[in-house]
Amino acid sequence: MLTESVLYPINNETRQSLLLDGLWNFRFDPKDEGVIQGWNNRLPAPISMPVPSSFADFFTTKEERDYGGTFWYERELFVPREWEGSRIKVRFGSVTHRAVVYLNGVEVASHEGGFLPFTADVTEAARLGEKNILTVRANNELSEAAIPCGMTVTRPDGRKVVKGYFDFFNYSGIHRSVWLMREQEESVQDYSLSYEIGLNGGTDAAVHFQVRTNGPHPVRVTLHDEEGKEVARGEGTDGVMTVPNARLWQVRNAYLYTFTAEITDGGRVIDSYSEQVGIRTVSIEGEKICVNGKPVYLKGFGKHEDFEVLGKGFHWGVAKRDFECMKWTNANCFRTSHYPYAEEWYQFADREGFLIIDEVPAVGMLPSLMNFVDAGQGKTYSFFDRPDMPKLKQVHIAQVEEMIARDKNHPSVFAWSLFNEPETTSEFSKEYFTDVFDAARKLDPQNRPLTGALEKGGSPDGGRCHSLCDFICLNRYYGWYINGGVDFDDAEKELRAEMDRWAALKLGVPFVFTEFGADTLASEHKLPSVMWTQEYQNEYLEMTFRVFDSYDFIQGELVWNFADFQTAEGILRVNGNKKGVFTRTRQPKDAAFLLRKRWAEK
Ligand code: EVA
Repeated sequence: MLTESVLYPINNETRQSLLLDGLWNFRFDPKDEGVIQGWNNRLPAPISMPVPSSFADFFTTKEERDYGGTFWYERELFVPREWEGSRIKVRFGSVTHRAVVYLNGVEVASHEGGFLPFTADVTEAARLGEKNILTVRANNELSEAAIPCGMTVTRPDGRKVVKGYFDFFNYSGIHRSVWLMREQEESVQDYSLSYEIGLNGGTDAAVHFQVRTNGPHPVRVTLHDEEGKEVARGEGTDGVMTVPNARLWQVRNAYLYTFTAEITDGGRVIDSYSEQVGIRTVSIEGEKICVNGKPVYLKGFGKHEDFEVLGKGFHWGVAKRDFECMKWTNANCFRTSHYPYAEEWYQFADREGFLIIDEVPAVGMLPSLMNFVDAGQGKTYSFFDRPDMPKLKQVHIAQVEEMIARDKNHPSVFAWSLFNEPETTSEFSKEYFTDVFDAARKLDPQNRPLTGALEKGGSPDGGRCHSLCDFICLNRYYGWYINGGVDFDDAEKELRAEMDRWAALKLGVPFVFTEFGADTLASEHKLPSVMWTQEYQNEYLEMTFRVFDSYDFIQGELVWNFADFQTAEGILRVNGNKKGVFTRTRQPKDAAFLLRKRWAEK
């Protein structure tokens, strides 16, 4: 269980948080000699590197862009003398894929996993009223014992090449903001909320709260509305507040309250933590996905954190444009394929009323460099019978824990996706995922639905893991990887045939298409269409939608992908994956207009 506090940094009368974003020092370490050479004390001959950002696309040589191995970041920071007697921490939004952190040469933290936050307690190591040196030794190698899965090969010239078993570029670096934080010794470490609505035969809501602190003093909680008016209060670390006439957080019509937990000592506030939250419930009712008890049809996209030059570095401007484009298409949902995104995405979605399927970075559990093709064609492998499996499972579960701990209070998050397209046909996979799902079931105070995205092998007949899912997510490419081009006429028939087989199982749960799409070059038009043209993408979508509209249990459609994105090089990728409905610079292809029209009416 996570004991470290992963609360997002805030500023108030008891807490201070300073952004450490900007230009850091940087250096590659291809021989992995930095520790022996003492680079944790001072990084010799560094170059400059923006944070947050991926390093890859700043460079003009392939060796640097495609670098695999260890690399270092460093910067100076000043710790105010007035912070004496407080807890001082450095918090990283993420470092890809693993990191060791030093302050003034002393190791203060290490973390595995490139898409979730961690903090280093630097209270002991920090020099107050002076400059300190913060250093990060990071590593972006992939293996079959960590997620996302892949391999690292050393070429004859000693250069390491990292190959992901997944279809996005292995962007690396400090991708999200870094903060220097000051907290009180006794402080709020975590909190969880869950809701009941429609109480007392009307519009009252119950807000169940749990607050974790690290000290003996009493806790008080409050809820304020958007006008700043207090609407409820409670006492203790565990309890329930009643909100009369609660304004609910609704899909695409968000209402946010501010939750505050305070530790008090008589009249004095020792620590105070506030965050915006939304009152809403999510549930699976038969074949429907319900928010506040009402069915919602999911319309939207699988996305990536991906943009020109920045790679996977978070930028508020890119997020803003993405939300504007998604709203313009009348979408209401996205999946954080294939890893948890920067926390700011969820804050944005909370405010905009978007639903999120939050996905752990368990991608690439099919040992192939082109498994997006194999998966689309239903090729089967065995993956979970390997010697590294126990280690992999441990890492996987740890990241499920970290993701749920980080994101559990966001109203936008309505489901957890615990995998993308693993092998799910062997008995080993069944055992593996039973353990992962069992672990996840214990973690969420809101008991949100659990799911995972199944590739074609995870079929009604061959797949062994769909019964673990509260609703079933399918990634399907009928009309692209199979039955594409001249065989397109068969695509609809085959997709219907598969859906009929699912229907025959009478599972009684909702199905969501978490991927379907066709690579489309924004430059290409042709009458009649051929694959890769904008006309083909539209015909593909129209055919797929005809099928979706004939099965009541299909309750969502998340197109692959929101925008074109960078991948590794290969004969099937034209400088990246082109299945975007928008280009990589976020301009619409013809398909965007088709979606906008359909989703206005759906
Ligand atoms: C694709 N197909 O081929 C997508 C991949 C994605 O980008 C998949 O889940 O099955 C994968 O990552 O375009």
